[in-house]
Amino acid sequence: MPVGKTKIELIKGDITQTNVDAIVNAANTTLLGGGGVDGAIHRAAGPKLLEACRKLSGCLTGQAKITKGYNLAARFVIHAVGPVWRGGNNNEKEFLNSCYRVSLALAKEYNLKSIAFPCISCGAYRFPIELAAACAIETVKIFIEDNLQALEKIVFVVFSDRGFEVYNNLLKKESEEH
Ligand code: AR6
Repeated sequence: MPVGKTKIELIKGDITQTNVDAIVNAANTTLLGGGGVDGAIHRAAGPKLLEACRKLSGCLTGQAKITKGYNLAARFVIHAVGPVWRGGNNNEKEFLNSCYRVSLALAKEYNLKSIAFPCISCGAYRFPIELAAACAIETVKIFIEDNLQALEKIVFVVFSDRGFEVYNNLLKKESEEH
């Protein structure tokens, strides 16, 4: 789905294999690695990524910090810290929106042309995928409309058939409305 000159793509697969300027990591506040997509990114990037992360002194929920990508095809990793889902009345949506907004702002600041996002908070942090996908797509759309020249390609990388279906339906609905 194109918005302005920015293309939005949906891929089912492993984000570490995505060929973009930056991949976003679903990290935790320590930025010192973990399971899920975080573990996969650290394994694929190699030990220098952890060394770089140690120098960042952690990161607040809803914020993001950038490092190089080391052994990854992506030149950069943007480490975003999503919220843990606690029922929905603890500003979970705002924190998740903020992850996308801050990551996109970092990509713009570093003059990057393409970025790939996993489903931040949808694994260990238990954020419902339908709500998370709606947050992700809405925040990305607002960013693109406000920054028409910034990015050429934004990729959502989902890991499951279910995730793919949810994003695909929402993106289809979006493009039908425009
Ligand atoms: N490529 C793309 N998506 C993936 C991959 C991959 N290689 N591996 C998993 N996913 P999670 P969270 C999907 O748990 O919920 C970590 O331990 C997965 O199916 O990785 O934000 C961190 O250190 C799910 O849809 O992240 C934190 O402590 C999505 O990525 C905590 O988990 C996110 O699942 C963060 O939890």
